Amino acid sequence: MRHAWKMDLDPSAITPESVWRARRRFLRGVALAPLALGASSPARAASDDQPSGLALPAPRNAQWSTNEPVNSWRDITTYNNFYEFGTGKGDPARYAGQMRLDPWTVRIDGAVRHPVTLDIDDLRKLAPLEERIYRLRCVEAWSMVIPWTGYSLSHLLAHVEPTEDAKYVVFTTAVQPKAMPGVQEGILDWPYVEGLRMDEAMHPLTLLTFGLYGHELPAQDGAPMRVIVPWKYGFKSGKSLTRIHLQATQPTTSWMRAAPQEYGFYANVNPAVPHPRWSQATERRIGSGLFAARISTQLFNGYAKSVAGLYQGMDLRRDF
Ligand SMILES: Nc1nc2c(c(=O)[nH]1)N[C@H]1C(S)=C(S)[C@@H](COP(=O)(O)O)O[C@H]1N2
Ligand SMILES: [Mo]
Repeated sequence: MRHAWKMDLDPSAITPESVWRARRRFLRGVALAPLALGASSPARAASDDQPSGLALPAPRNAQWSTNEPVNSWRDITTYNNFYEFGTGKGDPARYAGQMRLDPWTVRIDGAVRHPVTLDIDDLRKLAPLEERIYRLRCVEAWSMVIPWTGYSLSHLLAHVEPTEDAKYVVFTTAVQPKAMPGVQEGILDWPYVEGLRMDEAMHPLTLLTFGLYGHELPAQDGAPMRVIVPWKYGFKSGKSLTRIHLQATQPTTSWMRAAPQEYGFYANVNPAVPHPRWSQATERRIGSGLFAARISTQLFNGYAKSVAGLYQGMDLRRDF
């Protein structure tokens, strides 16, 4: 399992990261080419598909990384959900560049001993950054494998010292109406709000995320800072956060408010519980080609060994 990554890591000793990453994608592109009718040509992937933005280097955390092939930079930055910019998968790539990222501060407050407003540069430096390759599984039954850069959210939460009243963490996303066509259209109740139970938020897998592919997050993926909760459906992973609030009561999140019969607070990936309008038993891996077989969805998106204990004694069909 580690072996595959060792082979990938070798070339990094002699070539810049962007080159060996591109080469790996190039090789994967060749392997997939006979089936991937809808995909861009490998040559194009090698030249145009480079990570961009400021470099944000960090060592890989192998313990928390999957060994599955990563999706291309292009997949991860052009097939997005970020409803502030519209409901189309291409809308975030088209419009998110209009978002103002500088200055950017995040308020961390509520049931904490040290409420604080931190500048994004200070947040980035609060704990050592690591790269983690996580599966992301959307409730729409597609998935990707993504190399994120960040650190466990628990470091930031420990920094502000939660009080005994801190039972839930509420994440609030930026609202910039002029830059966000979806906000003007009123698709959801803005701001986008998500939440976790305190023990979920403190789990080491929950990543406060600043980068992608060794570079700062592009706007469409939630710049300058988002959260990633790999065992839950993608919508729990709020983008472009401006506030992290600790409180005693379970919050009503944006998706619970919009469609309570379809989206619960927990949103743990569970192939045995269909969405009211479609099955959750399988998923389509983005970038695997037009005729690739769907893959079986795993309980907790494959992270059961690490997180199942958080839900002992709960009925995951009722608490979906
Ligand atoms: N602010 C905000 N965060 C959001 C969303 C959104 O619409 N707005 N969509 C969520 C959903 S449904 C998914 S699947 C993931 C997608 O992240 P990605 O586009 O970086 O792959 O972001 C989540 N975070
Ligand atoms: Mo999603």
